[in-house]
Amino acid sequence: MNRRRCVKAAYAMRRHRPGCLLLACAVICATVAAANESNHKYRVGEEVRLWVNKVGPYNNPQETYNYYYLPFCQPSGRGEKPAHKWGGLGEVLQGNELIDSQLDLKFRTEVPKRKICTVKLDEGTAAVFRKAVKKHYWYELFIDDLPVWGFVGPPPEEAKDDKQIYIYAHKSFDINYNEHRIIEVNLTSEDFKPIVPGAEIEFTYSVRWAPTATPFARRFERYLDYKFFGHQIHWFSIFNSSMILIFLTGLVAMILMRTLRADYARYTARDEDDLEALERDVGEESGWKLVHGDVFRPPRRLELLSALLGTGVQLALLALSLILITIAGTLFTERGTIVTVFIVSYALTSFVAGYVSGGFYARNDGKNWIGTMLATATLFPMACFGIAAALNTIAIAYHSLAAVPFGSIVVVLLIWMFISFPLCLLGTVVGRNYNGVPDNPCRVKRIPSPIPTKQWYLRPPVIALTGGLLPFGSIFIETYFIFTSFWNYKVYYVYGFMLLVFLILIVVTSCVTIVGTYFLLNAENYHWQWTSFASAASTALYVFIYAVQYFFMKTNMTGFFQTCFYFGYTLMLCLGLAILCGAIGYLASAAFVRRIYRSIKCD
Ligand SMILES: *[C@@H]1O[C@H](CO)[C@@H](O)[C@H](O)[C@H]1NC(C)=O
Ligand SMILES: *[C@H]1O[C@H](CO)[C@@H](O)[C@H](O)[C@H]1NC(C)=O
Repeated sequence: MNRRRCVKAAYAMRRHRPGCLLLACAVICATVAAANESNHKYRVGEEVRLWVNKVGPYNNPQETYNYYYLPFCQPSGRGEKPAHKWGGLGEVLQGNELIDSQLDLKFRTEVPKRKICTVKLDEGTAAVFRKAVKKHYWYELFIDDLPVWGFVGPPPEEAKDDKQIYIYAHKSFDINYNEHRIIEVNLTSEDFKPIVPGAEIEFTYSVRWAPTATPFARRFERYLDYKFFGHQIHWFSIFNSSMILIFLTGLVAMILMRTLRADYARYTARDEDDLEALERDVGEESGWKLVHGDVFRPPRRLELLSALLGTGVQLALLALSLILITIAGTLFTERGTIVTVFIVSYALTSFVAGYVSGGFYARNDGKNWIGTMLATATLFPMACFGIAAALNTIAIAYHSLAAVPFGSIVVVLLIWMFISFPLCLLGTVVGRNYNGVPDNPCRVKRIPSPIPTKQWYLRPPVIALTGGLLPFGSIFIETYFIFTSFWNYKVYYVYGFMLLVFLILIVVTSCVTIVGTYFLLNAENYHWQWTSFASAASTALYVFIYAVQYFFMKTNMTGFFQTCFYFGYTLMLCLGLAILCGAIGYLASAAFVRRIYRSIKCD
């Protein structure tokens, strides 16, 4: 019973000093009595813990409550406070709280039908259970880190009166083991009883063990929906995106060839007499060459653009490294790990944000570099933090498990303050010094030229809005898969696809923005910086519109709580995507502009 005492101590410490919990678990539990759950090996007759996690309406994945929010049997038989399992920061942020059910469960020991407790229903508890069954509440349990799910009661038919609403009273566990490891757990709910006030419901459980040959390494495979993710449409989407990609790269190559033709002609004409003819040729051309004295004019709202560029490059790097880490580590099998990795990687990549934004700002002769650095470090985190704070307030008001405890908020803030922020500052200083020398091929004229009015489709807002269509077209099927796994309890595991789609997105975004910039410059409009940013960022606008459509057509979410969470999370995603794509688009356009103006004589 060493371990139980240790966990109890850890739990007591957690209540008083949350910070000590990690230490307590790591030090005490690891040395005094290594929890066998951590190495997943059990001896015959050794205790296996059944952890209860959360309950909630099946259609609303974020609306979850503590398991004991429903008047189930409380673990009180042993006269101790039930242990809580600490699964790391990510697990808490994802709204999990694992509590020891204290059910008697021993490795390879059969349990015939055994009573857990008897609940005598009164008006109140009957109403709670009834509401739970009507709203299709399901619950989640964990055995040896394997999740099992069950419904509170059989789904009631429409238009039945309250007497015909039932609750499952018996839980039957079927567990497969391979030598000393648990491989597979099934939960079957049986024995439904009517929910009527005054009734006494005896909750029972039983456990059956059976050997299996499935190796331990493959035990998570049954949670992966191969049929769904391996569907033909998934391959078709890759094919479709590749077609867009080939078309666009061809288009960009054509534009480059056209614009650089004069350049090559000049090289070949250098020693010959037709230089004069060439000069005439060049002089006749209108379009992008006429704005060479304005095209490198620093953009309006330079601070904001610098901050967005820095953040966007950081997010792109972050997304790439997250996908690679997840592919390498198959992190999707562990609760909360991806969230933890995300937070730590975000903090570490802040250096890049500072470097890019500081360098860009210095190259454009900005003077307020401290303000820019502050904007870079705070813009995206604060936006997300604001949305998260609003959602958290709602979750607290609903007493939901999705509410993040105060301690975890403080930890996230500390990570930002002591890792992310200093790295961003350092990045800015380094970027200003090593990446801050302007290298524009053309000088900027003192007086800005007027911009001629052109056809409606060459105006920046139109270019910005149409720019997002093709990138969205290349990712939207993958978006469907990601949304469906996030909102419909599917484990997303095809990160190879995601990597491919991400790379395609980057190339398509770059190409589309280059084409847009080319049209804009040809219309003698030199405000290409924000236009290129916006035309790439509008991809996120289409993703958001798609998300709205998805909400109404593909999900059955109901209620204020879930609606807020759906749109809050979607907003955060689209915000990040907009900044990421915008930065990529801008950088591609900047490289393009620099390249084509280097080929002409500007004076
Ligand atoms: C669990 O259920 C699945 C599907 O019904 C079945 O194939 C599997 O053998 C069951 N496993 C156990 C441990 O009973
Ligand atoms: C299970 O494993 C340890 C190590 O084997 C064993 O000594 C102990 O008996 C059981 N507990 C734990 C914790 O490991």
